[in-house]
Amino acid sequence: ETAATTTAAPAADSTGSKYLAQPLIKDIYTADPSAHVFNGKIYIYPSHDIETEMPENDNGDHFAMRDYHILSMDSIGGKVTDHGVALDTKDIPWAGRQLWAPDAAYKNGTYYLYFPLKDKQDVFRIGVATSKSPTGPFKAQPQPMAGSLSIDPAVFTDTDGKTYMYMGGIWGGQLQRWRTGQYDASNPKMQEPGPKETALGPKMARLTDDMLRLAEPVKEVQILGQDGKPFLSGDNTHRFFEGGWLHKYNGKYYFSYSTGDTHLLVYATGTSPYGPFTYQGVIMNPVEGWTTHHSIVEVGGKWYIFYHDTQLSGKTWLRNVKVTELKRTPDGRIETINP
Ligand code: FUB
Repeated sequence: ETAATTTAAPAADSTGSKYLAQPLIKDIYTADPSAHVFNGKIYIYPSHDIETEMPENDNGDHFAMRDYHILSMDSIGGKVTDHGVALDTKDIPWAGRQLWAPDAAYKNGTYYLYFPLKDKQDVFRIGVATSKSPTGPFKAQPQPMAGSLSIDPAVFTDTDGKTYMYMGGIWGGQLQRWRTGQYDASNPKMQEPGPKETALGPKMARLTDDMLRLAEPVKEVQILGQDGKPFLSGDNTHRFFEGGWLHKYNGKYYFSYSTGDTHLLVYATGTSPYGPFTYQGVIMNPVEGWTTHHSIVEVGGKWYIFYHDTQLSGKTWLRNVKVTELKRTPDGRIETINP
């Protein structure tokens, strides 16, 4: 752990909710927050956004992040600590460029940080790094996880102890280049399937007991409409784009994701971590900024959504993480948030 800095929480109002939907820290830019409760404390694993000379384009070259800082809080609304650099590209042996949205997990005394990064051939892979502390420093494995691809790993441990990783994102996330099962660099930058073809889905696999490898070949996650049919690629208010997250509530699996170019966070439910998942509705309407990315976590019996927008900078590649309460109807439906 390098220099930790703390930020006081905004004072709560009489409803105790003033801290909600405010940037959690203001001295660095952060995005893509994956939140977890480890040993009763809240840890947030975000991307660390930086200013860049790279052009703004649909491949996301302007998201040129180089390291991770982990944040922690004792409670929602409590003071936020930035634990300094936890992992740097220069310490990852296979690194090319762009450290995008990470996630973390804990098992048997070790913390695991899962991260998307382009390798030296400019192909996104998922790497894993380990630490004895939830805030790092993390030591990266010498190679990316074999069989991993694309971006935005989200790791879910079920009540039976089995752990699964979801991954994928189209356009800059390169999922469209894996349509044959092999990486196809010749696929034009962002070519999705045609609008009447089935949309590309995220990928997933169970992890091995040591949490370092995929235990099986990646499978595509099926996301179905209420009519039981997979979404078409042209249906861009429903089809998967990036930023998947899995949580379990009352025995049901909720897979949520960003629709990308329509800027929604939406969710689908199923009865197995493997899916299929059936579309249910919008979790969050568009935020300020192009990207929208979230995590959902239970803290002290209440559910929260961590997300980002561009309130502090007004620039789509310089984002700030936030948290707000996630509310459900008695039958488990998620109420839409207008951020
Ligand atoms: O932060 C870089 C990328 O932007 C993430 O990987 C995506 O989910 C989007 O938020």
